[in-house]
Amino acid sequence: MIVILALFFLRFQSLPFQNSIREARPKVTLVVRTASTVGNYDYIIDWEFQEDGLIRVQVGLSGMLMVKGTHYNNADQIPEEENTSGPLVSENLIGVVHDHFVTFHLDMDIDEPDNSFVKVHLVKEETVPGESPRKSFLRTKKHVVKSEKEAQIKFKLYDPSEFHVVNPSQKSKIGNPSGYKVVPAGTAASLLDHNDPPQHRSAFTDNQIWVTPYNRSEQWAGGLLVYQGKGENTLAVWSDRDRSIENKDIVVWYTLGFHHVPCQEDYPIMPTVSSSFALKPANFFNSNPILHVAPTVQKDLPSCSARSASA
Ligand SMILES: [Cu+2]
Repeated sequence: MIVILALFFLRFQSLPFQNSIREARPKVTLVVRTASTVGNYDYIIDWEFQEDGLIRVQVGLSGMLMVKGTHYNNADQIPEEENTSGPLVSENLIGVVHDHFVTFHLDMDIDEPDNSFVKVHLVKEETVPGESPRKSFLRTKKHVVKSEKEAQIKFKLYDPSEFHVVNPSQKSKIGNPSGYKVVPAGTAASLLDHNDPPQHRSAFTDNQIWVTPYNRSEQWAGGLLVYQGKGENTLAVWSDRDRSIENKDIVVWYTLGFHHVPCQEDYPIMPTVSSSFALKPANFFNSNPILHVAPTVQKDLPSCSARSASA
C-alpha cells in the first residue's frame, strides 16, 4: 500500500494542475427538513435543493425497534427449522422483520401544469456479424405514456428505463422538451400476497412509480381513512381506471421502501437508516446552471442553530 501511494504522489506532482485549477468552491445545498414521529419510529425527511437544479429527497428512519418476547436467550438455542419471524437482538427478544414504505405525491408542473410522462427505455442492439469487432451497443427508445396502467412501473435492473416528466410545448433552444427525470436509488417492493388484508390498503407498494391525473380528492395513497378502509379508496384503485395522462396536469407517485431485518445494534434505539431518490433536470436548462452561479462566500451563508423547545 505504501508503494502504491508513493507512486501516485510522484505522478500527481508531475501533472500541470497548478496552471489549470483556478478556483474551488464549497458545495452549498438548501435543506428543508421535517421530522415526524409515527408510532415507534421517527421519519426524517430532507428536501435538498442543489445549485445545479437537482432536488434530492432523503428519508432517514430511526426510533425504537419493534420486538417481541421469546424464551430463548442465545441464538445457538434456536432450532434452524423454527420460524421466529426475526433474529434474536437481545436476551429473550426477537427483532421482528418488517418493512417501511414512504410514498411521495409529486404534483409535477414543469414550466406549466400540462405535462407528459416519458419512459426512456435503454435497449441493447446487436451489430451485424462481421461488420464490427464489437458485438453490441446501447440506444434509447422514448415512449410517451398515454394512460395510467402503462405508468404502473416496477424497477428492473436488467431491463432499465429512465422516467422523465416533460412539457411537450416548452422546448429548449435546440428543440428538446423541458423536463425533469425521477432518479431512483435503493428501494424495496412489498413481498406480501396481493390478497393479504394489509396489502389491500398498502397496494400502492405494488409498484415503485405510478402516474395519475391530478385530482384534489386523490391525495393519500393508502386512502383518507386507512384503518377504516379495506383498500377501496387507494392509489391502486384510482390508477386502474386507466385515465389519460398525456399532456395533462399529472401527479407522479414515488415509493421509497425499506426491508428491515434487525440486528443487535438496532436495539434498543436504532441508528438512522437512510435512502433517497432525486428529481434531476433533463433539458430544463440550456446548459449546466451552476456555471453561472456566483461564488459562495462563507460570510453570506445563513448560520442556523437549534432553537430550544421553550423559545
Ligand atoms: Cu424498521
